[in-house]
Amino acid sequence: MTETAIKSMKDLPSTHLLGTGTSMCAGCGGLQLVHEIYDLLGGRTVFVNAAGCMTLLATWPFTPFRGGFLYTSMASAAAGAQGVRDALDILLAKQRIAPEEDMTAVVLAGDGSSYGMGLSATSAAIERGLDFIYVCYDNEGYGNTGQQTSGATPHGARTSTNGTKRGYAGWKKDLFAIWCAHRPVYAATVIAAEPLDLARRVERAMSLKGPRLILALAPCPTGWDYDPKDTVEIGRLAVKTGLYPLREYVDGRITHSKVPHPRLPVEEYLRIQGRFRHLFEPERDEETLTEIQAAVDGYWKQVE
Ligand SMILES: Cc1ncc(C[n+]2csc(CCOP(=O)(O)OP(=O)(O)O)c2C)c(N)n1
Ligand code: SF4
Ligand SMILES: [Mg+2]
Repeated sequence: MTETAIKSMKDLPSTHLLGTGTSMCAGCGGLQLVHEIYDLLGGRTVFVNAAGCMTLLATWPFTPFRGGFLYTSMASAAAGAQGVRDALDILLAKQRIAPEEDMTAVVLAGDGSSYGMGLSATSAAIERGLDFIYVCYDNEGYGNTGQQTSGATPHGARTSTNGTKRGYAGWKKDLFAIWCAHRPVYAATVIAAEPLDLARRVERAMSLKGPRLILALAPCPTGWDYDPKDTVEIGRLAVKTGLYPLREYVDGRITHSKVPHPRLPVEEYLRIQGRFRHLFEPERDEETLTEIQAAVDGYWKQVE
């Protein structure tokens, strides 16, 4: 099929489904997440993608998705979703598409975009009550360009721009709380390593209209420096140590879908990742390890 013969995504051969060959890393937690979420969202989805690793999924005019894929700059995904929603609404109003042909505008953006460059456009979109789902795969750094520090980088982690002895001195922003402060229709944190919980959150988001967040920690073997086979284990440990709370915001209330009990020490999560190796060798950085554990304990103390 030539490029000129392709008038819409419907013209693409049915073999163009997710997983048809990309240049992504083995064990990518972000890709695992997209597989799980796409199974739930289905083909009537227009992904609006901010530049990042997931951009590698599409090479124009091909995309592994059955719906649509719109590439935007890092700062503009939420504005792009507004354009997609508006275009669909106009087509519906003019009866150019039937209601059952309507699609969902879904932002697919990394943490560099979601916690930083794209936050202003996202804030404005939530304020306008835009009907969209915002999926952030959070690999805690600017992964596609070599894992530079982002607004999501955790305390003590080594990145390509924080190679100091003690790692990143700052603390990860709480994007879930930032979204909740906007009073969206829905917000949830999920992880691909807990697929049942993820399915419940995504299905709930799909049943609502308005601004909705699905925020997912996305273990990244390349940026976090661990064996790709450990992606699921690392995701589970993030939850079991309490470092990554699975939370849901609906009707102004925050609840936790899993309260890890007993919580494993944070060290069990940290010590298997190269980005935290300097906290253990050549000698233990007791101060940083204590700070990280205290932050987690403090969080759960105000929850329990
Ligand atoms: C304004 C701007 N600055 C820099 C870049 C180069 N760039 C492309 S992808 C990327 C990393 C994006 O990080 P994140 O949003 O966390 O997604 P990830 O790469 O981790 O998937 C950067 C910096 C860009 N596209 N636009
Ligand atoms: S750098 Fe990380 S997020 Fe990007 S494709 Fe590789 S494993 Fe996935
Ligand atoms: Mg990232």
